[in-house]
Parts: sequence; C-alpha cells; structure tokens
Amino acid sequence: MALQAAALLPSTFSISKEGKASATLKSSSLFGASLSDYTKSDSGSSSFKVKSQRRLSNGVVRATMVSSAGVTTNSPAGKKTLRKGCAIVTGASSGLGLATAKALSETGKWHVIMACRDFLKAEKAAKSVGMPKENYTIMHLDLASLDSVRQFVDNFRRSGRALDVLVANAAVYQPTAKEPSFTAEGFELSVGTNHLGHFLLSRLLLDDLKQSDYPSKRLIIVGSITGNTNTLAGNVPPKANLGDLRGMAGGLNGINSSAMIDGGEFDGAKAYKDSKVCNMLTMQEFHRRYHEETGITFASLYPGCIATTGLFREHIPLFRLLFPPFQKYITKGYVSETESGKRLAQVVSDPSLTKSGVYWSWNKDSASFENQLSEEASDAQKARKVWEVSEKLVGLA
Ligand code: NDP
Ligand code: PMR
Repeated sequence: MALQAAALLPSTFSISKEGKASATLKSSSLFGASLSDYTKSDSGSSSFKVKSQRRLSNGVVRATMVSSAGVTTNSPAGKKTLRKGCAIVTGASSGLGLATAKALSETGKWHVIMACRDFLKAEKAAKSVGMPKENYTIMHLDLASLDSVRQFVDNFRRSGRALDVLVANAAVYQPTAKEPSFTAEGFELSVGTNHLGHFLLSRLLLDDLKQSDYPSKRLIIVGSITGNTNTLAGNVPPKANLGDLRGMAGGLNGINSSAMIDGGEFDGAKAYKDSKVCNMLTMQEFHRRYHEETGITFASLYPGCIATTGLFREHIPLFRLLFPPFQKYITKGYVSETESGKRLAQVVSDPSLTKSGVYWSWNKDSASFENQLSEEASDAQKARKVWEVSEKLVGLA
C-alpha cells in the first residue's frame, strides 16, 4: 500500500523517515509561469500535494493527494502548463455567482468552490447549467452567521486546496421589508450578510491568498451602480449614505442602536445600497493595506443590471414584471446573467485585469473600463472607519 502511494508521487515529493510526507516545489516551476502562460493553462496538471496521511491499522501510512501544489509543470512535450486555479465564489447558487462559476468551470482552467447556504439548491443549479462536475465543489457557507463563516474557512483549509481567487458575490436585498431582520449575531441582515459576513471571510482568507503561488491572486468584492451617487441609478431614492457610521458603531442591532449604518430609520433598499458602499470601500482599504505587501489584486465591479436574478425575489410582482423591460429598452443598462458571468469571470482570470484598487464597469460594446466611484464610495477616511468598526463587530479587534 505504502509502495503504491509512493509510486503515485511525482519526483518532487519525498517521504521522510518519520513517515511525514513533504511536498516541495522547485523554485523554477514556482516562478516560471509568465502571465502569457496563464492563458494557455491546462486542466491536467500532474503536480500533486500530499494533503494528509493516515496510519492504517497495519501500520501503513496512506497519503491523500490533491492536485494543485505547483503552478507550472512540464508536459511530455516540454511545454510549460499551469495548474487549475482555485476560486471561491460566494452565493454561486443563482444569478451572477452561478453564471460566473459556470463560465470559470467551463474553461477547464478553474476549480470553483461554490460557497452556498443551500447545498441542494447549489447542486441542482450547477447540474442545471451543465457545469463539469470535476471542476466544482460545493461547500456550506451562511454569511448571515459569523460562526458559519469561520467553519467554512476551517473546512476549506481542510480540503487542502490552494486559494487563488476569492469572489465576495452573495447578497440579499429586502426592498419591501417594513421591519429589519437580523443575522445570527444580531446585525441588520443586508449589511450583516453583504458586508460583515464577507468582511470576516475576506480577512480570514487573506492568509490563504497570500500563500498561493498562482501568478495572479485576486480578491474581488462585487459592488454596484446603485451605491454610487455620481450616477443616475444611484440617485434613485433612497440614496446610499453611511453618515458618520453611528448606527454601525452601535452594532446595527435595532435595540440600543439603529439597524441602519447612518443611525436613521430602517429602510431595506437603503440598507442594501449602504452595504454595497461598504463593499466598495472595503476593496479599496484592502488595496491600501495589502496590495504592495502581498501582490494580491483587489477589485470591485458593477457587472451591469442583471434584472432577472433572484436579487429581486422580495420585490413586488409588478416590479419584477416591469424591471427587465425597463432596463432593456429604457435605461439600456440590462445584461443577461450569462453576460454578467463572463464579465465577473474576466475580473477573476483575465491577464489584462490585474490592476488593483479598481472598480470595473463595461461599456455598451461590453469592453471593460476603470470606472469612477462616488465621493462617498471613494472616501479613504470613511473606508478606514468602516474597516475599524467592522473589525470590532466581527470580533477581529
Ligand atoms: P441572486 O439573488 O441571484 O444571488 C445572490 C446569491 O447570494 C444567492 O446564491 C443567494 O443564495 C446568496 N446568499 C444570500 N444570502 C446568503 C447567505 N446568508 N449566505 C450565503 N449566500 C447567501 O442575486 P444576484 O446574482 O443579482 O446578486 C449577486 C451579486 O451581484 C450581489 O452582490 C449583488 O449586489 C450584485 N449586483 C447585482 C445586480 C443585479 O442587477 N442583479 C447589479 C449589481 C450588482 P440562495 O440561492 O440560497 O438564495
Ligand atoms: Mg434603477 C441608467 C439608469 C439606470 C440603471 C443603470 C439602473 C440600474 N437604474 C437606472 C435608472 C433608474 N432606476 C430610474 C430612472 C429609476 C426610477 C424609475 C429606477 C428605479 C429603480 C428601482 C425602483 N432601479 C432599481 C430599483 C430597484 O429596486 C433596484 C435596486 O435599487 O436594487 C438595489 C434598481 C436597480 N437599478 C439599476 C440596478 C443595477 C438596480 C439593481 C441592483 C443593484 O444595484 O444591485
């Protein structure tokens, strides 16, 4: 058995006297991948990492191997190829997240971790869009529970996979709610899920991203036009406004503080837009704090108006009926789920989109460009304050 396991190991692996398996990569293969290699990657990388070992009752050590240790490997033809990238996509069970997971998985160059709160829904969704099953794994994540976020990070680490890209995509929108609802820790649900859950997740997984040897590692936080008051869409009431963050500093619990970041009356549509401002500010604060030191690309985006997604599930039926044609024929801001997925997949993997600190948008010809954020969504002081208050709320400070 031990011999069989050893025979499967490539020559870069050794099993030491203590029976501890150690995987080392030759430095040439670590740094040998240029960004042009990146575009001609394959799915059949032959590099493996010994993830864990188990001493069987007969004393034999069985090693469990997972693909993904090295960035490049030499194919028989002597051509350099790239291992599959590993991207976590939150909220990949529908809409933009699902379309992105599909777009990435179909390339054969990515393994997508679909981080979802409803396992069965995610499995059905992946199957329904025909995702190749060897290119995705579903892992449970409920962003409305910080315990679940921590558990997810533990589970991901146990999987032994390297993390190359994290996409913070999941969101809830409660435009018709009269009263706030709350996460497990008692934060207003939209900001708690869309911002605080992702904030903790991103902070915890930053270490994993740092350790990745992939040529371009990225942390992407989905933003939106409706959080940007420098646009027509961002001026539709209620407008995003974080104010002086007094409600957030008070814990967003609606008991001894307001459920709204600015301390005002609860408004579900505003809470969502505020959460998107937090998402865009957080991306920039990550960029300021960590880009230079880690080389990680931090980015946000507005993928276009994907008027058919589940995001509007709590809106009134008339809105759901009229919103897609309104966006298609009047504002012309409409994009299909498929197109939006291609856009986000571009931000994940396109070698030309490595600039950090950028908020991407697309023009009518579907060409990407660096967009301007509103004054509030690019306010560095506010970004720092959101960061510091969020750290306290999620228990990191
Ligand atoms: P969807 O409702 O289709 O997708 C949202 C996803 O988030 C779903 O998979 C949902 O899971 C998941 N989710 C919600 N709550 C949680 C939670 N507590 N834990 C884990 N996952 C959760 O909406 P979209 O695809 O439209 O939204 C995706 C992103 O795109 C959001 O960040 C949104 O702000 C952004 N966006 C959307 C635009 C649009 O026009 N639709 C425009 C601009 C930005 P489940 O399937 O279980 O409900
Ligand atoms: Mg908007 C160019 C104009 C434009 C664009 C691109 C959007 C995107 N919207 C635009 C204009 C308008 N919207 C106008 C003029 C109105 C008033 C009639 C309008 C209304 C409106 C409503 C009621 N729009 C909405 C809503 C929502 O409930 C959606 C929302 O705010 O969700 C948070 C929404 C959106 N409009 C958009 C986009 C992308 C959304 C939804 C999603 C999001 O930002 O995540």
